[in-house]
Order: sequence, then structure tokens, then C-alpha cells
Amino acid sequence: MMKQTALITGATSGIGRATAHEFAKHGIQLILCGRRQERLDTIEKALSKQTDVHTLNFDVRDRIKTLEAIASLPKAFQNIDILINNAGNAHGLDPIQSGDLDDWDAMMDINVKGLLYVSKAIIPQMTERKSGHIINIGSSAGKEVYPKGNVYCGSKHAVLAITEGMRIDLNPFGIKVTAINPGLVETEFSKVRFKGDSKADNVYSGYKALQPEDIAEMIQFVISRPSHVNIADVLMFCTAQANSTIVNKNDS
Ligand code: NDP
Ligand code: 8X3
Repeated sequence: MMKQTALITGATSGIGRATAHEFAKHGIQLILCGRRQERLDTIEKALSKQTDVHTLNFDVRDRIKTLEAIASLPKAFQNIDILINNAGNAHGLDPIQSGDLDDWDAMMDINVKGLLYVSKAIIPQMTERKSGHIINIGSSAGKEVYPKGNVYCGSKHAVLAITEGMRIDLNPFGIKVTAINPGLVETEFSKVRFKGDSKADNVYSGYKALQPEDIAEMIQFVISRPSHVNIADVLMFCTAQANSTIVNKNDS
């Protein structure tokens, strides 16, 4: 079988980085994207023993830079079989009446519009080849709104609607489209949400949260199904979490 190529956004941390490690184990050629070049270099160094790696440094909010970066790929990395739209974060946790406009811009621009810009750059080659698999990292927050989640939840509901739209429109081309929707995963997510405030330390304490590797293993499962099988939508919680608001913090 020909070597597969995957492009992962948000590969410098958390779920994206764990997915890069998981894919490398399976010999999948990697295009790793993010804004922090030093981290991309470190991951490239670690994984290039297992597979071929190319890094792209761009901010998904910048549509020109996004399109230019993907257009700059060397020939050996141009045919992308798997797109992991993962870059994103929550910014702030405030009631709607006191939310910060910069936080709102960041969430809509990165989680929603950034996902669209990256997809726009890659979908045409998939429709041309009549193959490909797009995996959008949504969230349980895309299925259930929680207090003070307002705009982050809105951005992830949008990711789910866009995922369904992609699946419909790309259906004639045999392209698979999947949403993976995790609950609480212990990454840098809460550090970013709380802008370095120590509130972030409490989010994953008192129970065993999902680890980024748990999501990466699910992604590997999803991409390795036979060609007639598409896992359309996955909701994943740690055992201690029942929904967006109920977490049993006494189970550890
Ligand atoms: P991390 O903060 O650990 O990773 C976020 C990644 O996104 C980083 O690699 C970061 O790279 C990248 N990123 C952020 N902003 C931009 C930008 N403007 N341009 C390019 N890349 C960007 O968080 P997670 O791994 O947890 O988050 C990954 C995805 O999973 C997100 O979409 C998040 O919403 C989703 N998710 C997370 C959950 C959780 O509980 N952790 C649960 C459900 C979903 P860099 O800063 O180098 O650009
Ligand atoms: C991340 C999970 O519950 O913090 O999307 O929104 S949550």
C-alpha cells in the first residue's frame, strides 16, 4: 500500500501532537502545522526516525498565509490523504454579558474560520482524486452548551454543522468526513482558556481526565477502517465525566 500523508493542524501540543506520534508509529507521512516553530522542530526531530515529516508555520486566522503555506508543500507531501482539523482553543470562560470581544474573535476566527481556510486549501485535491478523509476535532461543547461556555460552545456547534455539511457535499466524491468530540482532555487547553491563571490547575484535578493519547488512538482507529466504513461522529468522555457539567471528582 502507498504511504499515506496526513496534515495535522495544532500539532505543537495536546491532541495534535499526540496524533502526530500515533500516526508516526503507523508510518504515515506527516505535515505538522502550528505557530510555534521551535516545537515543530522538536517534534520533527523526534518523529523523523519513524516517518517523513514536513513542518508548516502559519496562523490559521491568516487566510493568505494559510493558503500560501499549503501551496508551498514540496512535491512528496502534496497529496494529502488525511486532514486533521485540530487547531483551536477556548479563550476565556465568562458569562455572555461580560465576555471579551478579543476572546470571541479568537474563538470564531481560529476554531471556525481557520478550520474553513485550511479545508479550502485541501479539499480541491481530494475532490480531484475522489478520495480523502477529513477529521474535524469538535467537542462535547459542540453538542451541549454549558454555563459561561457561550461562544466557545457556539464555535464548536459550528464545527459540527460544518462537518455535516462537508459530509453531504463531499459525498459524491467518496471523501470521508468525521467529527471527533472529546469531553475534558488534559492538555494546554485550560492554560490557554485561563491565560495562565492558576484556575487551570483545578480543571483536571480530582479525577482522571482523558489524555491526548486517548484521542489520538481513536483517530487512528477511525482512519484505519475499511474503505466502505466511515465513522461519522464520536463523543468521548473520561469515565468520571457524564456530560458537560457532571464530573465525579471523587473517583480517583
Ligand atoms: P492545546 O492548547 O494543547 O493545543 C492547541 C493547538 O492549536 C496548539 O498546537 C496550537 O499551536 C494550535 N493553535 C491554536 N491557535 C492557533 C492558531 N491561531 N493558528 C494555528 N494553530 C493554532 O489544546 P488541545 O490539544 O486540547 O486542543 C486541540 C483541539 O481539541 C481544539 O480544537 C480544542 O477545541 C479541542 N478540544 C479540546 C478538549 C480539551 O478538553 N482539551 C476537549 C474537546 C475538544 P500553536 O500555539 O503552536 O499555534
Ligand atoms: C473542551 C471540553 O468541556 O472544556 O472542548 O469545553 S470543555
